[in-house]
Amino acid sequence: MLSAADLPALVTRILAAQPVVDMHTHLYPPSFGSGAPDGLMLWGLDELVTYHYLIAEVFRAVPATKLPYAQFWAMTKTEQADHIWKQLFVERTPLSEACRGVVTTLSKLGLDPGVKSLTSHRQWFREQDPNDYIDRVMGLANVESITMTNAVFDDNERARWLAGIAPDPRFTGVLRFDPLLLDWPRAGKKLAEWGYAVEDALTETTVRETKRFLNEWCDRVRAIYCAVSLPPEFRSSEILEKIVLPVCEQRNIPFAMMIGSRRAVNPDLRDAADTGGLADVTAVTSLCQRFPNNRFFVTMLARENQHELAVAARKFGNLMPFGCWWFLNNPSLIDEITRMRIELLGTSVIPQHSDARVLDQLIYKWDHSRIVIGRVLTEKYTDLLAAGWPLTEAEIERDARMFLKDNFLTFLRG
Ligand code: RAT
Ligand code: ZN
Repeated sequence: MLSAADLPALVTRILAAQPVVDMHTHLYPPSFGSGAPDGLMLWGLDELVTYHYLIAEVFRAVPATKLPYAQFWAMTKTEQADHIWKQLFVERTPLSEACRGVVTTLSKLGLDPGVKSLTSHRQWFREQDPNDYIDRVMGLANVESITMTNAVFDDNERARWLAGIAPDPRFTGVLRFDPLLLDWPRAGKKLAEWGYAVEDALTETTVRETKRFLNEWCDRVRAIYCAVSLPPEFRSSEILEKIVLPVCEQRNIPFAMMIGSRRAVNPDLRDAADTGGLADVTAVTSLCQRFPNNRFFVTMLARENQHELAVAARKFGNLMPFGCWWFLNNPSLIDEITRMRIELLGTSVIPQHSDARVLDQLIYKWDHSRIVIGRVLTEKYTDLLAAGWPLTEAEIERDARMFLKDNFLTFLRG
């Protein structure tokens, strides 16, 4: 029988040893291109340091009145990285979560994070082969499978799929189609250009043809689920109810809704331009209620939505809350949200996804999350022991497996 004193080290060890199936990333294998100007596989030092989270932060250190946006965007990626490194890592302490992430990643790769210049590390990265480097990063992060986000309305990505992509066993596909739900005029026009007989109105033909489009692309990317990111105002839509959900039901795959993103509040920041807002959980419960044969992965961006979402999941078995998304992917909030979810939902939740855009980020995102999840679990197990439960190591291993892998895979299968 375990004692409370055993728990911190034991839980840490078990979580570290449990491979992760990362259910939402923006990562790609090298078959999607891995170099400038438009390769989709992002990896290495300059990508790591110019992550859009850090671009937002560098414009706080050096505001656009001092370095105009246009001037920043006109720099090469190397120059941008040097600027960010100097401002956020040399002249200031890298305290933010995104900054600390770079520090953790470099340390775990065996590189000194305390350098004043990135030049020598750049050489190390130049020597890596992208394909082998994926294995190395997945090994260091102990990630067993990476779920992509395959944006079908992205011309660059679409062209690559149409040219043919050989499957990579380390990556799985997810069909992502925000414009279909958020901007039907644009999406419909594209579908028409691509040879689907759609009209502006949601006629029977439009419904049939849009379903054909979704099915063909789900087949092409071997989608394990479909996904969209939605603004705080989102409630539902005809396209969702008449087209998307029926296709997911028929294919027996979940639909993921990431709700609460407000795009381009400061467009000059480009990828870093978005913010979040309070959404309406009753939109989610209404869909879960009215579409019992669909399964929904849901994550929300507002901290204030988290409790209501967890309560909603108590009411609907077809709702799986997942991850601490984007601005919530910070230790204090992961701690609070994970604790609250476990108290309300026990083991039936997916505590985290990485949302990594740059391969190397898997290292820190999972390291930092495992530490916080471990702290929360240690406390919960301590309380359970105190309540009289004869906790075993095998139980902790089973929980770690559910949280980091099996809850996702089981919900996928339905
Ligand atoms: O977390 C992020 O990097 C965001 O920019 C988004 O990609 C968000 O996660 C999304 O999937 O829309
Ligand atoms: Zn994302």
